Amino acid sequence: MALLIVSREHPSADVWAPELRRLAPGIDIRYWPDIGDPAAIAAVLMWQAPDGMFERLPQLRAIFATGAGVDAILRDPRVPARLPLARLIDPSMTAEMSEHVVLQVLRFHRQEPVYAAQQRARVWQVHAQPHPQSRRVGMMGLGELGQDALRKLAPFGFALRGWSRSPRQLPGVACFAGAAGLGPFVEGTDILVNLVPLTAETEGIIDAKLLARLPAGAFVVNCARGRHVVDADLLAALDSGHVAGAALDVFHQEPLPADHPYWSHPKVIMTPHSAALTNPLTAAPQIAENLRRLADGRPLLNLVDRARGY
Ligand code: NDP
Ligand code: OXD
Repeated sequence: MALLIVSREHPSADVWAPELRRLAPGIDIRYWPDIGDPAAIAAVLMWQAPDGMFERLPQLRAIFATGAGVDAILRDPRVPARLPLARLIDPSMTAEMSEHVVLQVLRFHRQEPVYAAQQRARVWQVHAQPHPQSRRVGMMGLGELGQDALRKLAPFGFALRGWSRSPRQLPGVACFAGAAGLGPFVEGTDILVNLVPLTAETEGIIDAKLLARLPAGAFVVNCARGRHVVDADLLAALDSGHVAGAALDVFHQEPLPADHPYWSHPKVIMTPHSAALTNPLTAAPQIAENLRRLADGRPLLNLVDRARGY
């Protein structure tokens, strides 16, 4: 059985193959475009499909994504819908995302942008510091990443709330669900963190209507996908002062075009889709396990539900 790796690295620099060979001895690993006998290839490990790949793989039985979010794969018409798609749940990526969320939440909570602006202007002025109990941090998305970030935020004492598609109960978190729960969730959120997957239901969800429901002076942290945000609406809310600041890791177009207003906006903090990176060393055990499951005909781990879109 062979695994085809579509890597952004040169094969000699790629870390997946040595780790997978160690964890799943006997696996035949090939690199696109040197596929050898296509009939032997049972699975492909990829972020994006190269043109013409699927036509050349008649015996392919599964796709393993190298990312947690699979929206780009799901909307790619070249990817055969009959193939099971497994996404990645990588403990190192989860930990990195939580670090990013804690960093951005604390940055806004501790008024860091205000003090940074004061330093540039040589202004010495102390501002009253709200207590964490009075700061309501709302997590959109209570999956792998959202739940871990909430656990890491809990020790600071914030008033935590969360929103998901199906009802959930999490200790110490006020939970809201579905379309009916969105309004009450947003209305009580001072720092909004977005960690929902990009689907037909969530595209453009951070729009003028949602932003208007946030309390005046709220903050937005988007680390899911750029297409969740209607950029013109967020910029208008920042310019009016209704939203006091935004930390954005993801954008409609990546890299963000050089003339985009976010680059120089005084209330925007940007990172280049670097909140959480896939670590092949910690992710490889899941891929090795899924290769074993594929060989034995057992159900794959972390299968994406195509109808749900995540
Ligand atoms: P999960 O699938 O584990 O969790 C998704 C959560 O979102 C679930 O709680 C789900 O609800 C909820 N959700 C989905 N659709 C809706 C909806 N229509 N309304 C309300 N809630 C909804 O995803 P992960 O936590 O692993 O990842 C989340 C996203 O993070 C990824 O899809 C990706 O876009 C992004 N990401 C960004 C990275 C970066 O570096 N910036 C890195 C990795 C991921 P329910 O619980 O009911 O299923
Ligand atoms: C992912 C990402 O979803 O990198 O894995 O954004």
